[in-house]
Amino acid sequence: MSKKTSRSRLAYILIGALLVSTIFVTLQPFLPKPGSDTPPLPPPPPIEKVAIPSFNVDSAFVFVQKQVDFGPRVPNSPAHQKCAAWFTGEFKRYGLSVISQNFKATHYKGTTFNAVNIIAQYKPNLPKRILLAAHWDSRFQADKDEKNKTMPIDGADDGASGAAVLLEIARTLAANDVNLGVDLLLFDVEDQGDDNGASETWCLGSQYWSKNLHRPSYMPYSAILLDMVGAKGARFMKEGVSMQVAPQTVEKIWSLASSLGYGNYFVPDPRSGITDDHVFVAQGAGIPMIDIISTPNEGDDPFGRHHHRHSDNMSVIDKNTLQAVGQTLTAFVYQTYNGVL
Ligand code: 1BN
Ligand code: ZN
Repeated sequence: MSKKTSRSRLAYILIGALLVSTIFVTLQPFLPKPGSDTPPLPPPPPIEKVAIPSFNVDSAFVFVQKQVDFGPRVPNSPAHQKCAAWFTGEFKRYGLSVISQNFKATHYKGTTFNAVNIIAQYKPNLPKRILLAAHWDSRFQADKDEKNKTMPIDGADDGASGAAVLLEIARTLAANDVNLGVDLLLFDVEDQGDDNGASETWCLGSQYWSKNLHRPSYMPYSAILLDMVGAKGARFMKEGVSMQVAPQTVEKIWSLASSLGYGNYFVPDPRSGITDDHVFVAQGAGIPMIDIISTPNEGDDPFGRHHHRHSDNMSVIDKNTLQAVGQTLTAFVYQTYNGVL
C-alpha cells in the first residue's frame, strides 16, 4: 500500500470516529441509561405564559368594609369569632383548601385568648409556592388616641386592609388559573402587644405558626407580609429586616411596582426595622419574609395619624392604595409563574 493511500484511509477513520462520537454526545441525554428499561422522557415543552389579571379594587374595598362591619376583631369577642368563620367560608367558596390553626395565646395583661391562624392553600399539591400573609385581628385599645383610649379600634387599615387584599387575590386565583402554589395566611393576635413593652408581646399568631408550621419543612419560594396597605397617603419603604433576610424579594416587588406605575407608593428608600410578623417568621421558622408596611411619617407618627387611634376606620381607606398593592402582588404571583421574576 502506498503512503498516500494509507494516509487517506487514516483520515477517513478519524473523520468517521469524530462523526460517531459527535452523534453519541448529542444523543446521549436521550439514550436509555444502562440498567434502565424505561424510555427516556422527551424534553419538557416551554411553559405557556399566562396573562396578568386585573386586581378588582372595588371588591377588595367591600372586603375591608365587611370586616369592619363585624366590629373590632379583638380575640375572644363575638366579632372575632364571626369574622374568622366568614374568612374560612370565603376562601372555601373560591376553591382553596383551608386549615384553621386554633391555639391559645397569653396576652401581656394576663388574659388567655382563643386564637386562630387561617391558612388558605391554592393548589396545595404543587411544591413551588408563594406565601402571602397579613394579620386579621384589630387592636384592643386606641392607646395613641386622645379620647376613649381603652376602647378597641375598627382597624380598617391596621388589620382589615391586608386581609382584604389576600381575599381578593384568592378570588382572582379562582378565576384565573395558574400552575403555581399560593398560600394565603391570616395571622391572629398580631396587634395586642404592649407599646411600652417587649417585642415578644406582639405577633403572637406568627410566633405560634412559626413553631407549628401547617406542613413539616414548609419553605415557600417567596414570602411577603402586608400590614397597613389601605390608607390614603400610604408610603412603603424598604424595611430593614426585610432587606436583611430577603433583599431579592424586596428588589423584585419595588421594581415591579415602579414598572406598573406605583413608584409613588413604593418608595425605594431604606427605613429601620419594624417589629412585625415577618420578624418572627424569619427568626422562628427560618423563612425569609418581607414586610410591605406603610410608614408615611405623618405628623409625628411614623405609621400615620390614624395608627392605633379611632380614626383608623373606613374614612382612611383609599382605593388607589389598595389598587397599588393588590395589582403589584397579583403581578408578582403571575410573573413568578411566567419565569419573569
Ligand atoms: C404594625 C401595625 N405593628 C402594629 N400595628 C407592629 C408594631 C409593633 C409597630 C410595635 C410598632 C411597635
Ligand atoms: Zn397595629
